Amino acid sequence: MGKFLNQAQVDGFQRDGFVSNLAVLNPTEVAELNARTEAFEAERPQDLSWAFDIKANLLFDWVYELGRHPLLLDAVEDLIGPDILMTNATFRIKNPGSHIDYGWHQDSARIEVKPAFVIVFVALSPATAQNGCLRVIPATHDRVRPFTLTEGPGQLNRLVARVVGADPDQAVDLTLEAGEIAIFHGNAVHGSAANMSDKRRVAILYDYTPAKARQHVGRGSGQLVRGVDTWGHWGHEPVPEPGLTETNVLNRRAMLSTYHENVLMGPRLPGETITFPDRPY
Ligand SMILES: O=C(O)CCC(=O)C(=O)O
Repeated sequence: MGKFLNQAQVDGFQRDGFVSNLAVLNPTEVAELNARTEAFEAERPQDLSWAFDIKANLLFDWVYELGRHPLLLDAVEDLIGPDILMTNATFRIKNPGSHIDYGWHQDSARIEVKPAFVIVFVALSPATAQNGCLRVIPATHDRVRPFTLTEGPGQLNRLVARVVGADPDQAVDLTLEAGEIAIFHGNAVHGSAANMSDKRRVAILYDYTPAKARQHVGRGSGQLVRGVDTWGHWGHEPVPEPGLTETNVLNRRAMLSTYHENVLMGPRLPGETITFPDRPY
């Protein structure tokens, strides 16, 4: 018996590469997080594309706090152990009719991490087959599969890895209620379809890595959210201050600038200096 997950859930994760429908947030927490999300969307529409993107946990103190939610971290700890780095948080919002879809991919395709990291999909709205819920192909987390690099729709012209020959007939829909989470393995082949409904799909995805893990290339960084880091394999990131401050933006830039290759921004060309679509400070 773990801190949050029962043995069947841990076994299911090891067998299938995911565990789903874990109730973590209460309705008040969900309402508060949606209110914060909507307030930022209303106040700063011109900044959404970059601020709700990579490492939003370095920009917003409330995104950071959600990523440290004790129940969420209990579930993560049951899967990757007690020493945990939070290495990313990204909003994934599909408005009604949004054509954004995510083709079949593995988040670890270009930068492998061993032991593997996990991704937590936090549903701030219901996620349904109609509004483009997460879809996972079970038992694909055993290895990184061959992929091609392609431009990802809705992803700022990044080159994203797409698995060659994934079989969509094997995929399962991870439908969620608002406040539930799903956790999947960094190697799990997953994707999601467009939002064909009249309901918004709101989610934040977080990445968690065991502090003892190593990347096969480059050096990553994260916020130590539980336990200790006696290994020193990863850079340590600061806690954001309240508000979308210049300090937070520059801290995020500084961390991403140290990356050999940004797992979410696609390969850097030889000699290319990484650029950021954030405010020109
Ligand atoms: O939000 C989704 O449905 C999937 C997003 C995803 O797969 C990703 O960001 O890597």
